[in-house]
Amino acid sequence: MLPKKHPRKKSLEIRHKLVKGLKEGLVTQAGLIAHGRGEAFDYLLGEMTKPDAKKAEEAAVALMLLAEKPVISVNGNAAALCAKDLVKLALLTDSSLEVNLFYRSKEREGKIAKELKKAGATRVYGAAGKPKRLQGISSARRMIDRPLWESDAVLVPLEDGDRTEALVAAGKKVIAIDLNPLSRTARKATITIVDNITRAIANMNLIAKKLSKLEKNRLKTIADSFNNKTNLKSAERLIRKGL
Ligand code: PTJ
Repeated sequence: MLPKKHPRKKSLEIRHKLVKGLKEGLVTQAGLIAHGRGEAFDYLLGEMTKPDAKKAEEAAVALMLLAEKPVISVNGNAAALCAKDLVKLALLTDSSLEVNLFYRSKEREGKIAKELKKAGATRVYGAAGKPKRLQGISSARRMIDRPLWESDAVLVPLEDGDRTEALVAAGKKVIAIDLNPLSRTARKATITIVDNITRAIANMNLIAKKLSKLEKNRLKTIADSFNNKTNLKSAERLIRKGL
């Protein structure tokens, strides 16, 4: 039980969610290490959504609302940290949900799909369907299901660089959530949100409610005026300042 006024309460609660996710078989052991890397960057960003991240979140939602077939790709950490919010975002942006794992196992895929259904998802896609092979990567993440194969925009929280590159090469707009602005994923994605996934998805749900009322040309202006390179540079500067 965490003391109510603990200065690191939120950060510790997120850790505990991942440990619980590990015990329940949603999260892989390496997921805890990956989280540690993200947490270090979050610490330097003051553990808050910075204005640049908010801008990226708005552009990302605009892109998802404009897309013909948007997909949200879910891995172990994402499911353990924000299953409910991911399902909500899928509903608000009319996106398909797909489980796609780096450390792939049928058992974990099934558990994550179940977690998403428990959070309200009616249909969850994944490699357990009839997977197709994405060119250009060797990891288990190369196997993707039909919605992702056909998609024009995909949200990939906590992604690896290889698949981001392969998805972009396959002609898709890729939205990444990554607290590390220096990562290959961050640099290769169309839009990178340098924010904690727990805050980013919650913010995107609020933004989606507002933006879904806008005309397509307004959404296009929001998406097109975003510059990923400039935004990442700005995040990098903020992190340096945090040091
Ligand atoms: O569930 P699986 O099998 O798909 O495996 C998931 C992990 C996360 C283990 C796998 O995708 C992996 O190894 O990821 P990487 O390549 O270590 O990348 C994780 C990236 O996410 C790093 O750049 C971290 O900085 C970032 N990150 C970690 N936690 C968060 C985060 N970004 C946003 N919010 C977080 N909570």
